[in-house]
Amino acid sequence: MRTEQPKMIYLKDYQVPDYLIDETHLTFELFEDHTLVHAQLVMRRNPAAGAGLPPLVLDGQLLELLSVQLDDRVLSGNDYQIDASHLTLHPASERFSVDTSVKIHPETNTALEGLYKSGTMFCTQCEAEGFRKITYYLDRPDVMSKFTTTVIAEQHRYPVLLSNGNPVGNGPQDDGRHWATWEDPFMKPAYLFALVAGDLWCVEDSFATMSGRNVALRIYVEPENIDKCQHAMNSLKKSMRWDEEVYGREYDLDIFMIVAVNDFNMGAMENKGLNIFNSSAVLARAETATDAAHQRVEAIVAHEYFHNWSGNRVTCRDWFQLSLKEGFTVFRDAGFSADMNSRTVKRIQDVAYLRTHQFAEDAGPMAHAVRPDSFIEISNFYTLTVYEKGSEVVGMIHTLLGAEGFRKGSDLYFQRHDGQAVTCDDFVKAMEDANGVDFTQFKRWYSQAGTPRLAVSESYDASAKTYSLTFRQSCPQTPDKQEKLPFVIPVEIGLLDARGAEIALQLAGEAAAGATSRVLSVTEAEQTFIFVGIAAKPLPSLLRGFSAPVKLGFPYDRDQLMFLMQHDSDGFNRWDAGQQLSVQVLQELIGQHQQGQALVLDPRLVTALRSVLGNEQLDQAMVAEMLSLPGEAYLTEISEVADVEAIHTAREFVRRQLAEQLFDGLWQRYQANRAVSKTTAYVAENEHFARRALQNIALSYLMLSGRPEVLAATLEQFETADNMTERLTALAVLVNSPFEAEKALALASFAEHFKDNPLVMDQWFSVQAGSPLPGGLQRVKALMEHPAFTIRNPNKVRALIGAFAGQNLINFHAADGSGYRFLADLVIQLNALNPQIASRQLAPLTRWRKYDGARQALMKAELERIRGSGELSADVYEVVSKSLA
Ligand code: B3K
Ligand code: ZN
Repeated sequence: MRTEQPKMIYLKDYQVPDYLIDETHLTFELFEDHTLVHAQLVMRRNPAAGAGLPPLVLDGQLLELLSVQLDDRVLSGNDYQIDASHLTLHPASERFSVDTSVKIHPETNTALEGLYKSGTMFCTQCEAEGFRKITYYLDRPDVMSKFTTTVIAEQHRYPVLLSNGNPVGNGPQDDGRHWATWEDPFMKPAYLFALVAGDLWCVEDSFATMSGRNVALRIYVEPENIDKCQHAMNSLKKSMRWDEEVYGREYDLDIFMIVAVNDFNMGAMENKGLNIFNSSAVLARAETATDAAHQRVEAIVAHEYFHNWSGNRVTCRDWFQLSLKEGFTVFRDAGFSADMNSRTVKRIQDVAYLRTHQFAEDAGPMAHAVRPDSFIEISNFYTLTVYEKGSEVVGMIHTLLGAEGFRKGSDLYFQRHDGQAVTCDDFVKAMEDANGVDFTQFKRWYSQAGTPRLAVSESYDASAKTYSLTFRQSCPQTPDKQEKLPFVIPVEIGLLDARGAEIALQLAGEAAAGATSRVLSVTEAEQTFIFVGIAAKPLPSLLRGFSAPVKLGFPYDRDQLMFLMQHDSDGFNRWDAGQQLSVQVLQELIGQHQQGQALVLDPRLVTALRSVLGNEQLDQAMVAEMLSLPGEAYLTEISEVADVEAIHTAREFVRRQLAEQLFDGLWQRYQANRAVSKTTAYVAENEHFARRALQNIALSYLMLSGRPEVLAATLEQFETADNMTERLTALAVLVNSPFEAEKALALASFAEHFKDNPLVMDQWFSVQAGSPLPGGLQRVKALMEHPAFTIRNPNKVRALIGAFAGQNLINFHAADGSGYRFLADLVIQLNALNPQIASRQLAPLTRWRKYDGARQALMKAELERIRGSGELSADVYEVVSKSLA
């Protein structure tokens, strides 16, 4: 909770630390009603900080100081100053050591930051500033230290005692307690510290690194989950091999551990040698986890593992540089997932997500640059902008340099900065130096917030046989009010002739025609590229692979989009042409609805999707993606003023029309794929994901027809599927159907069968919370009373409240404001328990400017009610006050 008025912190105020901590020796004595932490810090004056001996200001929160010693001297009350977040000492020499003992209360820590209990186990989460809730320290990432940690706890309750690095000793004590000591040979900032104590089982394996070292791999879980670790272990080994092959990065300790915990604020944490994971990001097996969950586990295991180099060996100088490790690591995990599965499908999913959610963030009150200039609470900046847009920025560097040039740059970066805490500028500098290029202008992507617009126009000169593309870039105003300068926008393009063949591209001034796809670098506010030797007016394929995170506008008509859907050699752009066609059709229908006209579907959309559905050559996952209409959240994002009812009505209308008109094709593909699923054991691999993806989207359309044969097929799939992907889809399809009796039976039997598996129950909550049928809020309120729900578990909050407010737009935005009131009540309650989760759940209310006047007023009133509700955490205070500014 807030103890003083939250303050804004600025990047421009960064100063090197006054003191350094060479060694950190920690001893934890864990008890049921408190924990004692003894710290010995071997410190010295930082030579880079200037002369003299300024006061030493250690960070510390919610700590009860029991004793403090400077070298051999026990300090008394006059020798130090203490306030709610600092302990100030007065060193008398350049080198000294500080010893403290503090008492803390992990057993009542509901914020899940610092040391806390998840179920019966102790665990930690220190990033970004949680270590200060464990002991007094210089809790900032540019203070790196060598850690030794001893954990002492009751042997019977906590047989497993873990920390970072290598185990160096352990043994019993004569009071029923035991101890273990861990030593991490690598210097690290405190945010990478971890401790775990519990009754855990582990799955063990090993990995031979590229230089022939043997690394022990262990995944620790609570005993009932021991059968759900194999997929994560396989993913870990694949990640380790991939990082060697693609980035030349080898693992550096003798042991790598993952621990799964049920109560965790985010996906996972890359603590050195001891990753701590949300159990939802580790546990996966066919019967209990969907294909999407399997792919998420693979991606998060990889992401955290890759941090060992991009984050741990080379870390951030300060938290404004967060994207240095996060943007780069997301880029790395996306490359890994693309290699393990389908590159095009991975790109489609990432872009759809970015455009829907990051673009909305960029257009809202919390908009910030990839490297923010200021913040109140750093926890609020683990955002889509820092992560996903940050990854796009690294991806553009990759596009501009090519794979080889990029690898030269990353090699130089790791070699130059190993063991250091550095900045985004250092990263870009390594890329520049390794390739002899100048990225001065490119770096505006790090400092300017907002999603750039890129308006493209064409002209064809038949007599000169030239074709010109003119690009005009602009960037909307964001709350920081800075004036936007032109970005460097890499635009990958191709030109298609009338038969759909690709034209070899030659720009005016070039000697000869070259490749059929190339990257144009748009660097000015307005810029024209002239292609020569163009025999007839071509059709451009623009921003292939989504080569830059911009909103591109080109006046395609619907026939042209259908043509691109069929002929574009770029798979991503084939999909995107389909999305643009759908958007045009949906926007027309939204207009018809608003004017009270009868809805009339443009038959071209049906024709286009019929041809996709009938294309047996196409990757089935691509077919599934192409059949997915743009979501309501995306349609909201691209609206000036989002009309919730019109968007929902128009989209449901199209879905029903498609279900009717494409029934035979959908039914045929559903049955063919279901037949294979029935005779094939579950395999968590790409081709099988693809088959089930098409099967399941087909089923969700088919059920809209309400035909009895579809109901029978759904019930058959629900009852007999051997995997959660098919079973959960069947359940969701029933939940969204009018078949009340079947729905109730299915929900009850599912809950009965899986009541002891919290992750499966999360799915059960989500499916219901996301259902757009009337009465959504009442259903959610009733589900909050279900014994499997608890507001203290972040996964439960996300599954029920997050799914309702984030995905069930028609119910959440009910015109009477009941959804808003419900969310605000929850945020107020969560603010006191878990500020990070409270602040995340607030996101939908921050988007109030998107809606009509009546909804704006209702949403703002709820934000104001939260603001006035009492003592706000810095997390909630920042989001609420910026939203109302
Ligand atoms: N680095 C962590 C995120 C920590 C969030 C702290 N509020 C997970 C990740 O990005 O890998
Ligand atoms: Zn990360």
